[in-house]
Amino acid sequence: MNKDQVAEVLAGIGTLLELKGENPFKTRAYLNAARTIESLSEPLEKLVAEGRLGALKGIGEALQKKITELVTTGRLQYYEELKASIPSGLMGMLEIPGLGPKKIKTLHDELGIESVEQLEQACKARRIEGLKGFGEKTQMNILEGISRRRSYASRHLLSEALHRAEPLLEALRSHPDVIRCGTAGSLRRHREIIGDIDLLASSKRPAQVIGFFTSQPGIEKVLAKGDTKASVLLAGGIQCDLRVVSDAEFPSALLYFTGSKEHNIAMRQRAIDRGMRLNEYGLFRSTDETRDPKRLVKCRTEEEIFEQLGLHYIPPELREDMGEIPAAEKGPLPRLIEWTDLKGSLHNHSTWSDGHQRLEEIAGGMRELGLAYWAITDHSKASFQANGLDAKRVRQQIKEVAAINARLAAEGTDFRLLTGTEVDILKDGALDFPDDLLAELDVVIASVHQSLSQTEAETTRRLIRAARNPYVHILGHLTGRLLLEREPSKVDQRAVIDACAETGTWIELNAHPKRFDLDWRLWPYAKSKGVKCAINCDAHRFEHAGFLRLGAGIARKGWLTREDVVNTLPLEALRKELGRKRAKAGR
Ligand code: DGT
Ligand code: CA
Ligand code: CA
Ligand code: ZN
Repeated sequence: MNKDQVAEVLAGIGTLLELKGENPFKTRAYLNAARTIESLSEPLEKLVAEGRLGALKGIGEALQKKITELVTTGRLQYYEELKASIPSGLMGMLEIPGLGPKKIKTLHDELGIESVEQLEQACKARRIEGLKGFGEKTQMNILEGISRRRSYASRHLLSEALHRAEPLLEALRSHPDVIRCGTAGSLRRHREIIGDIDLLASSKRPAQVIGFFTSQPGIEKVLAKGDTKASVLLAGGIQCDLRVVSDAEFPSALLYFTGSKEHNIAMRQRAIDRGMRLNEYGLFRSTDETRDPKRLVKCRTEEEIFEQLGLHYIPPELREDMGEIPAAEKGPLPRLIEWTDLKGSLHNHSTWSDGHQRLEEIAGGMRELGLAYWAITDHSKASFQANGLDAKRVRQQIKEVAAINARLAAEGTDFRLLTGTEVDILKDGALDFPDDLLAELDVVIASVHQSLSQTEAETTRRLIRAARNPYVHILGHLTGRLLLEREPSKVDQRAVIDACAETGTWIELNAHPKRFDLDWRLWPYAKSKGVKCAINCDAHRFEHAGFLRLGAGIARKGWLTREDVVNTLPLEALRKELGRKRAKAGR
């Protein structure tokens, strides 16, 4: 087990002990130990091997033994027993916002509640509101939380679906009976939220392919299995459908099962208008619904089907019936951004605030990935829970970045770190740092982290005021949404976009798979106003660099090209753009 996994187990123990009502010092010891382990700057295995765990703050003998067991065996008997001793329904209740271990324990002790279902019934019968520490409002919030959680449960993050689909596709690709295969449905369209995974393959021996598919590892349950299709339930609760067709049918099946449904309906109507029929089996010269092979218009690829219908190719990300068909009739669609166009990320964290890697590690890692630059934009002091920096630490960090950049230059490398901040937009729209400090930084991104439940008018005013500051380059994660977790703040996004257009402020497409805002549906509007996009990782760990790829996919859904996205620029050109707004304001 690595340090993050060990930290997760330790934090889990803390929570379980709290659920059991253990003494608070004991529970806190586990939570503190988790934090210590997580922020270690050397490999945990090394510490264990050299018997140096005891030198860490707050890690006594009992904890040393447990951590050693975890690192060396990958499990911990104490944790397994602890988990088994607690009704599993109580763990499920932890996922409801506003319900911590303490409240759950009260519900269990006072009312004998052991599951989310029992909790829901108790709320409806108004048995919660009288408990100490609860009230009518809490009771209502719990009910709302339960119903939201239920609607979230059948939907999944894009990143999760991609992660689950990839090994299955890999397996299909390697099977000798598979001719072509790929994803379809919302996953191929790169939607931010996925209902189920759709896979499509062509083969002369579909039954063999289906049999092979349903015996893959990672499949928890086969829900349905026929000669040409199967539905399975994957670990993590995602459903996956596979259809196997003949290779001649593959292009029309791919078009059909990619959707969206709305896009399909418009395409089918377009075929009818031309005296043809389009369905999952092919494109036919007929005015009736048919699969008659004599009437089939032979198409080897999706491109050829579009061509037969008088259309330029429409990339899957745009197939949402949001203007793509009329546009593809007029001419070729814009060349959408590719993730390889991106040269770096302009919003990232380090160990100076709540990130997990140190500046040198980040510089080394990102340079190795072949990126050109990476901005360090740690939190500002108002985000104290994220260890935000004050002015003094920002100035220290500027010096440290300069030293790293000097070393890079001496080595003859072009890669550079950029200095920056993710400055908090305070309640009234003022910024957490004064202008003279912001002026010293390469990249200033301004984000809302507190008072997320202001009115629409208040939040809108707050963001517009931030955009008016001449030193703010980018507004970060505009709505604060966490997909399948927290609803977006109420804000008049068009009004904010208008203010950004007016002031020359860029808007972030936050590529964190839970955020993805500004939402792709609004990018065509922003683009029409001339507002530029920055696709940012909001990285807290090294692996988050991979978010660039997800973010580019979402940007494609928003019709964005390389020219619309500032972090496709090489370093010198980017620096020039970063100076533009300040110059305009005469600063
Ligand atoms: P999801 O799974 O909810 O994230 O969204 P999709 O788009 O993947 O939907 P899904 O899995 O139900 O179906 C895959 C595709 O099959 C869908 O995008 C379009 C096509 N499709 C499914 N049902 C219909 C339908 O009733 N009419 C038409 N025209 N197409 C359909
Ligand atoms: Ca689907
Ligand atoms: Ca499906
Ligand atoms: Zn943030």
